[in-house]
Amino acid sequence: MKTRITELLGCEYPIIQGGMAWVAEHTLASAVSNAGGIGLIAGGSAPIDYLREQIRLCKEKTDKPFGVNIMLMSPNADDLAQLCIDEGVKVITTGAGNPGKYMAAWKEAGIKVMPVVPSVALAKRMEKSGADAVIAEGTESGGHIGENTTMCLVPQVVDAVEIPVIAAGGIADGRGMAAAFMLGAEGVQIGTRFLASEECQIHPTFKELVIKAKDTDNIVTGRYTGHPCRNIKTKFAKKLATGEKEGTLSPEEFEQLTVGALRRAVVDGDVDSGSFLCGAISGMVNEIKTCADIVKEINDGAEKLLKI
Ligand code: TUI
Repeated sequence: MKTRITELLGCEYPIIQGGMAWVAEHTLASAVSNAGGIGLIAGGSAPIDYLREQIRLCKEKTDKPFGVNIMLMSPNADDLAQLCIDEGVKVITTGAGNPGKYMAAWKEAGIKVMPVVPSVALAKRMEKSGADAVIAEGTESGGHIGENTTMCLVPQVVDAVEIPVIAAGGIADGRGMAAAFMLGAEGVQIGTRFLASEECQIHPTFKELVIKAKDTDNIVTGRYTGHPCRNIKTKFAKKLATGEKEGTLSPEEFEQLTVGALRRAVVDGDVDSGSFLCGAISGMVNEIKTCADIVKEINDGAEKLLKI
């Protein structure tokens, strides 16, 4: 399907892989780009040398366009933002904040910038500061989330801006992509489906949790810290949620327990103290496939439905 997003990014399909912190490294990103979508490497809170290496390794594995996600709460976001310019990154997505202060430099460098927005207000602000597209991310997404749902947020953002809108949150197959297009989106960002891909480098325990998850197996924790996160409902996540709800865990104690928890999930597969960030659609993800199969199936499924 050709849209303003495929034209803007120079890719075959308007499918962008989510910039999942600790998860989205060069093997996954290059596989998605080689499949015709746009792979992303997560800047997360990564040390600058790590991100530089990942960008260079990705370039070795694909000659297709790929991007970097900058998590704006990261203490070294300024350095990562500059690194992307120095390394000739073509596409940047941002999350967890307002990237306004980097916009001029990124545009000057010819980078296509697509901020994640959880609201119409931020979408409008991003359009004014020169964003090429916005990613309207609903609360169905994994990880750090806003309040509004994909179904409600996407059409409102589409009505509010002229630039193309990419829908994110709760999309994992052709039906979800077609639905997003019916709401006016011209692309989709997909995270959870790629967790269960062959090329995704997360711990096998994480993949198994995603595949086994049912519709009710995810939970939002940390609302009282100001950084709510959607996770797989493990015993650890339930313990956090109960402590938050019953007031037996202070926000400070919560922060202490969750420092390093993404790494413990992704690298160690540690179900006792890791946070397995994952979207609400995980109940529908039941099989590990290659990124090429995932991208093609989602695109072909949507195309078929939209042509009816
Ligand atoms: O950023 C994400 N998802 C993430 S980031 C992450 S790492 C993390 N670890 C622990 C605590 C928090 C984060 C895991 N998952 N998605 C994009 C996203 N952006 N969701 C929500 C937002 C957002 C929120 C507020 C974007 C902009 C915003 O603007 C506030 C402002 O300054 O106007």
